[in-house]
Formats: sequence, C-alpha cells, structure tokens
Amino acid sequence: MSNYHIKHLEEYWQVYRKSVRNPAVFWEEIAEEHFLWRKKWDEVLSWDFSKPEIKWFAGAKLNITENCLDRHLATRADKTAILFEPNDPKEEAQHITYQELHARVCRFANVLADQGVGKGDRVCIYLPMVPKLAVSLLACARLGAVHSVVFAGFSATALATRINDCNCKLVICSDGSYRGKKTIDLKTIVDEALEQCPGVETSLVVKRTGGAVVMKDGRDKWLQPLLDKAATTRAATIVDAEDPLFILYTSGSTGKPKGMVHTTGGYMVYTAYTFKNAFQYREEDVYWCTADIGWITGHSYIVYGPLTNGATTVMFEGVPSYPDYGRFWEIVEKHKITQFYTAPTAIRALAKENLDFVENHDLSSLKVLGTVGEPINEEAWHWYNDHVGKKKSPIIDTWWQTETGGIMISPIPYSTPTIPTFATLPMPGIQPVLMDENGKEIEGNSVEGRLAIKFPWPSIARTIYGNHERYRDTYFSAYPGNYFTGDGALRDAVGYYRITGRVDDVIIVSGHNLGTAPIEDAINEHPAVAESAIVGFPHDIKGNALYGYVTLKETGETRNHDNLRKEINQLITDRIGPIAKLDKIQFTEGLPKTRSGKIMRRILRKIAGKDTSNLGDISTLLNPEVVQDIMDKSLA
Ligand code: 7RM
Repeated sequence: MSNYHIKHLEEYWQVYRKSVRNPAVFWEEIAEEHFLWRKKWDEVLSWDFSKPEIKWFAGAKLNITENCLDRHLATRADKTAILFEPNDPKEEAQHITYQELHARVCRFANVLADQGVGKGDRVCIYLPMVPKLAVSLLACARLGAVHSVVFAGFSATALATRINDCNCKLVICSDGSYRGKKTIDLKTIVDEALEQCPGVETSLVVKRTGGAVVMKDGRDKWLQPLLDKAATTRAATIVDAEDPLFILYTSGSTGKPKGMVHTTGGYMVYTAYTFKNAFQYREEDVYWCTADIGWITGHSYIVYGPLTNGATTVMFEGVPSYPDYGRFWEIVEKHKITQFYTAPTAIRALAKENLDFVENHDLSSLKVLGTVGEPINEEAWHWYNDHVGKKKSPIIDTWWQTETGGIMISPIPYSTPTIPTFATLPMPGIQPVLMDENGKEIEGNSVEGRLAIKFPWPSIARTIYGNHERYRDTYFSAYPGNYFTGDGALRDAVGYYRITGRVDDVIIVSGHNLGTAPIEDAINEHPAVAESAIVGFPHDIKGNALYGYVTLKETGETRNHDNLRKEINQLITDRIGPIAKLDKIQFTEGLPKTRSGKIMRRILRKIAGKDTSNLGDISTLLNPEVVQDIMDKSLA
C-alpha cells in the first residue's frame, strides 16, 4: 500500500494532506492492512481533550505479541529477530530467530502465569540490555499484563518509588550487569528497594554476571530453572485495543515521576507505521537503536516498532567507549548495520575523540542515521553527517516524547531535504501548532512559539497512572483543546520545525526571548569546545543575564581561559548578536545529565542563581559528582 512507505516529498504531502483531512479514515486503512486483529474495532477514534479522553480502535481485540511474533512465523521463522551484541566484544553475538523468540516469549509467559501474573497485573522489569529484557516485555504482553520497565541504572529509591506507584507484585531483575569495564551488582540495589515495597511477592532473577547474591526465601527465584520446565507455547491473552500495554515513568520538572500509560492498539499501529517510514525500513535491513529499553525510545524503536515489522533489531549491552571509542563503528561494520539511531549526547562524546576511531571502520552499509533525545547542535550534526554518514546517509532528527509514544516530527529519509538542527515536518497524522504566551495559535511561517498538537494520534499516552488530574493539568490545561508538549519551537519560511528545547529553557534577556539551543550551537562551533549549556540568572538591568557552562575537548586545557571567553562571545555575536553574549562563562569537567543523556539545566540554573539549598533529587543523574565540582568553581 502506497501510503505505508513514503518515497518522495510530493508523496509525503499527498499522504499528509489526506491524513489531516480525515485522520480516522487514514489510520483505519493502515490498521486494516498491516496487523492481526482478533476482532475489528467498533469505532476508529473518539476523543475529548477537555476530559481528556482518547480512544483509538475501541472494541477491537488483539494481542500485540501475535503481531510481533506469531504473524511472522509463516514467512520469517528463521530470520533473526533480535541480534544481541554483548558488552565484551570477545563474547559471541547471538542471533535469535523469530521462531526462537516466539518460543522464549511463550516459555517466559508460562512462568509468569505460574507465578500468578494475569491480565492487567503490573510487572516491574529492572534488567540490563540482555535479550531477556526484550523477552520479558513481550512475555507480559502475551498475558495482557502491564509492564513497567525501570532503567537499570536507577537507584534503589527511584526503583522503589516506581514499583510502589503502580503496585507491582512481581519484579524481574538480574544478579548484575556489565557496563564497559565495570560489573554492577544490581541485585543488591533491588534488595534495598524491595525493603520499601511490601506489595512485591516475587522476584525472578536472571543470571548474567554470576556474581554472589543473597536470595530471599519465598520471594526470590532464579528464572532459568523455571524456564527450563516451562512449555514453549502459550496462547496469547486477547485484550481490548484500549487495554494498557505498559507504564513508563518520566520525570516531571517537579514532584514524583509520572507513570505514562500507553494502550495497545493505537500504540502498535503508530510505532509500526513510524518505524517503517521514518527509517525507510526494508526486509533485508539490520537496524540498530543504541538506546536502552528502559526509555521510550527502546520500547518503541528497539522492541515494538521493529518486531511488528518483522525486522532484525540489534540490542547492545555495552557502552560506546568500551573497549575503546570505536565500539559503535566496529559493531556497524560487523553486523552491516543499515539504520543507526542514537542520541546527540553520544555523538558529541564520540566527536571529542580521535577521528581514527570512525575512519578505521567500513561504514558503507549505513543508509539512514537517526538522532533523538535533545536538540542536536550544528557541530554534532555535521560531524555525524560528514564522518559517519559520509554525506550519503540522510540524518533524521526525530522529535518526540515518552508521552507521544512514537516519532512526531522527523524527515522522511530520501524524501525530505534535511537542514541541520531541524526536525523538519510532522509525520502523517500529526498536527503541530505554535502558541503564543496568551494561548493564541500563531499562524503562518517564520514564527516561533510553544509547541502543541491539536489533534490526537494513535499512540498518545492515555493517562498518568493513578492520577488523571495531573495528566489533564500537565498536558491539556495550558492550551485548552490542545496537547501541550512543554517544548518551544520555530517554524521557518518553508514550514520546517526546529525544536528549541523545553520552554523552561527559554531565557528573556532585556525583553528578548532567547532559546538556549542556538546559543549553545554558536559556542559549540569553537574548536576547543566539546559541550555547553546556557542558563539565565537574575540581573538588575536586563532582567536575566546568561551564564554559560562550557566543557572543553582536551581535559586540562592549558589555553588562556580569558581568551577563550572572548572568542566564545565573539562567535555568539557573529551568529546571533551581542544580545546573546554571556555574562559569565564557567569551564567545567562535565555537565550534569540524566541517564538518558539530557543536560539538566534545572540544576545549572540553581547554581547560577546562587540557590543551591535545594537542588532536588540528583540521585538519578548519570554523573552526580560533577555537580559538586561545578558548585565549587561557580562564578555566581
Ligand atoms: C524520545 C524522548 C522528551 C523531550 C522532548 C524534547 C527532547 C527529544 C528531540 C528533542 C529536540 C529532538 N522522550 N527531545 N527529541 N528535542 N530535538 N529530536 O527523548 O520523554 O525522554 O524526552 O526530549 O525536549 O520534550 S523523552
């Protein structure tokens, strides 16, 4: 079917216009042709953003694992579904076929059912990037149980909060994990968490590192012996399209994490459609997304999107720096990766290192390069384009959120001409709008505002677990009748979108609205600069002034810092104007980041504003140690 696989920009516009003219007809056609439904829907869409209540394919019956697995057995039984690349390059990669994955999922589902897990029950999954992680998600889905994956880098407290918030009675965990040179004792973290989780009856423990663990009697069970006894088939539990598939927590700017609830039918249709189009996926491709399944990117574009399409999806256990900074490129060469999807933070980290790490590998298999998670700065975009893509692989800058379930704004590779730092055009079915401060839609092109979406799409999160009011307040109250993303964006002369960052990253200096991203872009152009983050701090005259935190490429940079400061401000003046010059520039060893690689400007803002009494929870940071260092050397 033509509109499932867009190949030219004119075709994109045709499909797009159709999708907007009648979204229900558009999505119904896609849903009809590409999936296995046990019963078709009574109604394609019903919605009311004021409640808010959104239903796609209501009344339809299905099981998503039949779409990810069973449906492929007739044609792709021996095709690799999951290609596992272990942390240690000397350990052999595993090719798990669709047939084998089907059997593993059924076995695991049988074990879960034996432990009392049934439809609607919440199961917490806290595992490293090993095949059993993907298998656990699917095993839950096989039973109609709701998975809640918690990234296995989170602390015991963060894990306990998430387990308790949705009352998980079973946890799937492991003895430990390998991350580069390190072996991490995950079971101890789980044990500590479970002391605060009276509702958890059972924990199933995957053996990965073989490290010593304490097994709590009556609660902890090794998984493997149970799997060995379980049958390799299991009938799928048929659920309603609007039954929950999973909960995934996303941190709010304040308060406790929000358990975003995604339902089954719409999520399946949207992730399958966007995977196929945004990556221009073909049957023979080997697709690799470097995210962890603990994030939405992993859920949608390692597990569900690829598997519903019958793709080969790579799972990588390790880190980009082990055994050296060539690891990503070694894997691309070894498995002849065709689509590669990563985050700006990883690109910047690799761009700091010697070019030989990239150039020593044959990357000619690559056809599409993706980026997600943050605005990608121009420097990083060009490095990715020149050295990884060799100017031949289009870069898709994909903008989306945990809440949106799938990619919302992205080029269609080989159709949409790309421009660095622009996510470009909405996916079919997505209707973005820009809003001004007074809640009025800003029409026309060459404008900037707050990004909202005015019509539902199939994979929008339906609620926050246990707190529908917070869902309404957070996303549907700022611009009644619209979903508010929390991001700022500009729309250029041809209608391309550029995401400028969270709106709390907009700084008003002497009455000028300045987004952090363009200023950071200018700074990052300086050859000595690796990364930067800009925040505002109170200023008597300007209202706010700009404070820049800058990490240099060579550690222990010996050049004169005052000269560097001048050069950086000159670049900003050249690129944006003197209004955007920085009042203070602090050179730092690193920038505080979330585990998914987003710079935590909230913390930097507090330091710049001399307000460090309450930095909020920094325990979930990737590098909490840099915070103290930044405070010690603060110029505030
Ligand atoms: C997929 C994911 C969502 C927030 C979002 C943005 C930022 C993500 C881009 C981006 C600019 C991009 N989910 N963001 N992708 N900003 N360009 N291509 O990251 O829930 O963890 O984060 O991430 O601010 O609102 S998320």
